[in-house]
Amino acid sequence: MILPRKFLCVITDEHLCPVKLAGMALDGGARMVQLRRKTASGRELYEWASRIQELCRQRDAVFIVNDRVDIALAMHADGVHLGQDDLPASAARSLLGPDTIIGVSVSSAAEAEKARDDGADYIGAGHIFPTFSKEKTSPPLGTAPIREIAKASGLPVVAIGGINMDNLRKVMAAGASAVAVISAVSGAIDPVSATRTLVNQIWQ
Ligand code: TZP
Ligand code: MG
Repeated sequence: MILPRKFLCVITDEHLCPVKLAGMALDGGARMVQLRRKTASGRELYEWASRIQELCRQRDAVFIVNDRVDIALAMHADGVHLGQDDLPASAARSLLGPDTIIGVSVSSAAEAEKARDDGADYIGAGHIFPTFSKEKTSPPLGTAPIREIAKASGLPVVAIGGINMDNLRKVMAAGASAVAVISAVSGAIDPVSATRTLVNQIWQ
């Protein structure tokens, strides 16, 4: 699976059914769905993953598993997303092979260069703005480092953290290739139309 040039990634939250959320995100035009549920068992993740993967295949969208290389491997998922405390991208690459997409979260250009050298295909940069969706120990990066991270790594940057329809265009203008959101879709009254609005803004 090849990464789209510009895209919206919708990440599942801790509350809504991940399969339902994925379906709504795809209906709204998201080109990537990431299954992220820190509190779920391996079995729950596996079952959600197989259903979300099927939905993504029907729409030709990219299916990414957060954290769990084992689930990605078992599913033949399109990709996996790893943080600084997860398995290094180099180890994930040896397990998953050359064709699986590997994304790595970074908060600096140095971490982005390391992720690239370890075999990452894209960089997750954040958190850009304040967010309630993840516990944070550091202040938000703001948009300024996005271009520096993209330049240093030479990889597409997926910006994350507090991104919504009011600030998305600023993030894209700052050099992001893509945006990943949780609450802007999962917390919306109408997640399908919220996704559609975000996708349209990416292409504006
Ligand atoms: N990684 C950095 S910020 C974040 C993650 C998973 C949470 C993003 O959620 P939201 O609701 O889009 O701010
Ligand atoms: Mg992680």
